[in-house]
Amino acid sequence: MSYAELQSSLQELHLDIFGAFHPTPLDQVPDGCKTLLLIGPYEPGFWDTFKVSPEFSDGLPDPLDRWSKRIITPWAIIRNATALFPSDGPPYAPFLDWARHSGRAWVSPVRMLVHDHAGLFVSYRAAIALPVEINLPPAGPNPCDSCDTRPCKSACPVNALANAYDVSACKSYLNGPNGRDCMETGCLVRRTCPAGRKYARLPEQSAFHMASFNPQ
Ligand code: B12
Ligand code: SF4
Ligand code: SF4
Repeated sequence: MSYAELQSSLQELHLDIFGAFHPTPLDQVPDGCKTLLLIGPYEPGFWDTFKVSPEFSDGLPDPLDRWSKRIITPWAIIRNATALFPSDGPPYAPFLDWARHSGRAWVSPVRMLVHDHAGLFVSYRAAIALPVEINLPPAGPNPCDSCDTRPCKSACPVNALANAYDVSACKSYLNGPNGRDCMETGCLVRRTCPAGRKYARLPEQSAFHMASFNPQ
């Protein structure tokens, strides 16, 4: 089982490895885990795959979380691995800490994570606790180090990410007269990040996440 083999079998499912590391006792991973993989959507194509799934149109709650579990859990089981999911909780698994430990995601100037490939559009569908240590490729550089203008810092019309995430300021704006842009095409802060431009995240996918964050 090599990194390349794992990545290519995930990509066939429109998923990708967004980071990986060899855990220490401080990482709160399942017993026996020798490598933790962080899994995210593989673009382009992820959204089209999800849209034709039964979960997308069955009208039941949490369609994307249910899709993730149906697809990722068996993939893990046949590799003697354990799948963990970010929305299972509380208590929630420490995905933000794991992401930082992977060396491929950093705390951005607006506090949310920024990723070397997905920029501020990073989100994780699952983590996989593997029982074997696999060789990992080197991580990329932090995109903020070469981003001189830092447009994320001024993109939110109500400064909701200036300090701690001000969820009520964000939602008031979303539900006011000017909130449609964020609701229909995604958070302006996340969209403004140049690091995520090559990561083909579709506006309709962002609209789906915004509707689940702020149901109308
Ligand atoms: C609960 C939760 C939320 C709550 C936060 C409640 C609060 N702040 O009071 C709400 C519902 C508001 C939320 C919103 C979003 N979240 Co959220 N959330 C989580 C979750 C499931 C658990 C976090 C937690 O409570 N941990 C336990 C406590 C003890 O640890 P903590 O570090 O103090 O947790 C804090 C932070 O996680 C923070 N937080 C959570 N989400 C976000 C998003 C942003 C933008 C910021 C700045 C902070 C933040 O709030 C937590 C409580 O204070 C994590 C998954 C996970 N397992 O970590 C995802 C997670 C952190 N969220 C994520 C995402 C993508 C979002 C959204 C952007 C979703 C969207 N719309 O697409 C939105 C933000 C809306 C926007 N502007 O676009 C991503 C990370 C994104 C990133 N780049 O850093 C995670 C890792 C989920 C994933 N599947 O990848 N979220
Ligand atoms: S806009 Fe620039 S500074 Fe802000 S998160 Fe993206 S790369 Fe980093
Ligand atoms: S969704 Fe809109 S209002 Fe909320 S944090 Fe992002 S830019 Fe600000």
